Amino acid sequence: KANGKNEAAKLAKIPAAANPLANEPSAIASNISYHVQYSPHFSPTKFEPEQAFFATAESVRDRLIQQWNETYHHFNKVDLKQTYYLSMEFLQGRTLTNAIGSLDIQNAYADALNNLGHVLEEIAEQVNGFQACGFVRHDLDGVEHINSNSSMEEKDAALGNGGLGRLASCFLDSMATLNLPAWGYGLRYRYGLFKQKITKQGQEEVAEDWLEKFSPWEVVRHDVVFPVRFFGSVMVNPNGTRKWVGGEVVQAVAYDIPIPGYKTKNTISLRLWDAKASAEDFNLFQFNDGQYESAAQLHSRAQQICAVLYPGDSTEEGKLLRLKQQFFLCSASLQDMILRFKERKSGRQWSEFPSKVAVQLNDTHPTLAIPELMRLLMDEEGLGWDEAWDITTRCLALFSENFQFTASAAEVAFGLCGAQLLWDLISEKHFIAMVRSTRSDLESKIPSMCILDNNPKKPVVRMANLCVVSAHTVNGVAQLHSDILKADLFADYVSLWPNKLQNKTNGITPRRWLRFCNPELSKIITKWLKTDQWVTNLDLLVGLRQFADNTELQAEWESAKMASKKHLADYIWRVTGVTIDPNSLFDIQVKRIHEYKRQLLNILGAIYRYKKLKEMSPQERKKTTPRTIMIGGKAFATYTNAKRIVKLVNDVGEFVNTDPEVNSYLKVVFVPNYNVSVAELLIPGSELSQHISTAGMEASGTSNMKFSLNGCLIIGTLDGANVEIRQEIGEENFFLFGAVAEQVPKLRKEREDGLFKPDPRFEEAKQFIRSGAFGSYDYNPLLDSLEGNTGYGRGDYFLVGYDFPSYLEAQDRVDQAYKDQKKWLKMSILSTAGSGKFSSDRTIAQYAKEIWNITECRTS
Ligand code: T68
Repeated sequence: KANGKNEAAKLAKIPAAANPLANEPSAIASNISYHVQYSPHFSPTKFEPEQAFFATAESVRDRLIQQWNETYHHFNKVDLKQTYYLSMEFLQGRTLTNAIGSLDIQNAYADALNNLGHVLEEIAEQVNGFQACGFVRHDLDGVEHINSNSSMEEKDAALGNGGLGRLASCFLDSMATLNLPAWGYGLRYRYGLFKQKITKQGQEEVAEDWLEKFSPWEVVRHDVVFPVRFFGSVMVNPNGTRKWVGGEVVQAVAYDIPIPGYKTKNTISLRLWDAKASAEDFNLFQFNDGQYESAAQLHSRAQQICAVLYPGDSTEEGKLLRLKQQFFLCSASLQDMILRFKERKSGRQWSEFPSKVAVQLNDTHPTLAIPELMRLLMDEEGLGWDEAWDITTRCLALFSENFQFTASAAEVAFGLCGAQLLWDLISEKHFIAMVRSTRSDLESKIPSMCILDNNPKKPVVRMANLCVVSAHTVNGVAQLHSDILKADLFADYVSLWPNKLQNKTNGITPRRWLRFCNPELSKIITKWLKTDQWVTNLDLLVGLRQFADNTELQAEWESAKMASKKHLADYIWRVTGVTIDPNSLFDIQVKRIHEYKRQLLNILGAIYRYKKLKEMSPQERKKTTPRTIMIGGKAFATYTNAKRIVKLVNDVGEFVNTDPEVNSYLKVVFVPNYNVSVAELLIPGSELSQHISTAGMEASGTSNMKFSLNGCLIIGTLDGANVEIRQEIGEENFFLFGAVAEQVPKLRKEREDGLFKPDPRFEEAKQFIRSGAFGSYDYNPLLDSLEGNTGYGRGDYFLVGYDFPSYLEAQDRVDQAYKDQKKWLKMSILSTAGSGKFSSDRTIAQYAKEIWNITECRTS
């Protein structure tokens, strides 16, 4: 245990190591002690856990930088084609455990820290990880239980919102592990999304200060700076060349975060751009005249760009700021790629560009990369339209979730980039000419396939069309989702470009989501498979199938699960004050709060369960399966119904958990501030998880894969990747319910036409909320969305009422199955055994081969 001041004095006596980057405990200890003394972030006398964490992180970073330099030196020398992955979000989580594990220096670091009076797990994850959510606990009486160590935890790099951002981070991990020449590009948001605080009023958003002290993982590159212009106008020179002038220019400064591959030397980069105004933009005259705010106006405008992820967009200003962010990312990243292309070999032909550069857009948010690459090639590099278009379309690919871009956002884009300019760059006369000359049978489809709609007064870019027309490949992220895209949104394009629309089912990294977050289970898997190769070849998990009935394995499996459940119960108590029983069934639903994800279905089911328990005699209750239902996730700050759902879950929890008749059979807990670190605690301790979206609405889902990989059973609909998970692990190991995607339009229509007869159980649960059982909060608007013509214009658009009876029946099957623990354990083992397909290594290998056309570039 660390004991403070005296330790720092001792550090000075540790002899300097001959090679401070050697991976022996003595060299590591010397390196750590060097950072305590000479990386002066703190007063020099202390060596408490906080200082130990930062010095340890810096010493790990030294090792990463060494590998990083070697990797890029090698990439430059070999000059293979590289992938550039552009995403508005990266949900990295914490780095220390992942980096030490990837470098395979866990034991040496543990020993080194021990010698210095610290414990690796404690400084990496905090005592039992209870600080993960970043908040101290409040008693119901309002008393704060402040933990004196609250500032010393490693903060999550929370530069994301949900699945899309976490997918980007899993992909980086796999790209590094597979030794692929690749870069991630994103923005360095000062405050990320937000920290979720739960109060009596429900969710409160607080700025997420992930850079409060500083991040030991980022390296600023003062030499990598690019100008990005907004607004202004286009000047056409007499010779026909154009120049974009005026407006405001902001500098994009690179901050790099190293991404180590697992047990390989390759370490790649996540390059995050920060926005900065230049010194000339500071008006010294105004400042000396006492006009301090206007003197620094351009600086403050620059700072807005990377202040937060997804600023509210209900105002025109908000929409504009979001577009500025997107353009800023695209422009800076493309300038960087072009410079690298030119620097690697002077005087090369532009026609080589697509054989050196693959750009992958994470959903449509970075769509402005299309016109911006055109502009850079034409106006800055002097290429003609045809050549620029050929290069652009051969470089770009994207995958689609749901096309979120609204027409109004696209109109703002015109203003942002100089109207005429954008219009010219994506000129579609070429597209129309191409369709007419090659496929005259598609003439009647041209109006719906065009990029611009034909309203001459109000030019609108159809972003989805722009993407499909410009990218060489567009893919969905699970088979069902890709099939729906082809049959629906992009149907017209399928016959024109049969191979352009593909499927690449998502995946997750087995390093973070099993090997590091669940070391107990990992050990068991390695023991039974007699190899740890599964960490990089997840298909090997199938070898567990033959032991699914083995009582010895089952006993080990059960005890690992119980240890994780106890750990989780401890965490829940610390952050919520609710005691949960590790012998109850741990049932978890964690994801962004959204009506289509149907947390409301879950909580209505919990209310119904409560009511039935109340009606039972004590003897009958004893025969039921005790449950702990945990729900967590952030509601977007302006999404009112989602915030009502958060409040309802909390109110139901307070009501149920304090009812002595029922609370040993049912607990309902809202897990605050769900983030990557909290997920790393919840998933190992889960037994049942809910993936219950309205069929056809969840593009893939990736937490379903994480839960299944950790031996957690799924209750779910036939939606997104659930379909494939069920195929892989076996139908009998999946609790299926609900309408299927093809039924949904018809069911909505019936609902609209008043033909739907709600189940009395559904009515009973809603009625209980209406009765005011959960306090004075007005839940009527939320309940109305399940009934009348509110919300999306049609009652119960997400079909909670229709699916409610089959959901309850599936839950009954869960309760029965859990009573037979031997059977349950077998199903749990089979879930893990069937999860091999869902490694992001498999997904990334497919992207590399089938879309990017890149190959391994291993640093030896
Ligand atoms: C998620 N999308 C999908 N979007 O919902 C999920 N979008 O099914 C899928 O598994 C995951 O992506 C990875 O492919 C998102 O997370 C957003 O967060 C988002 C945010 C703003 C605007 C649009």
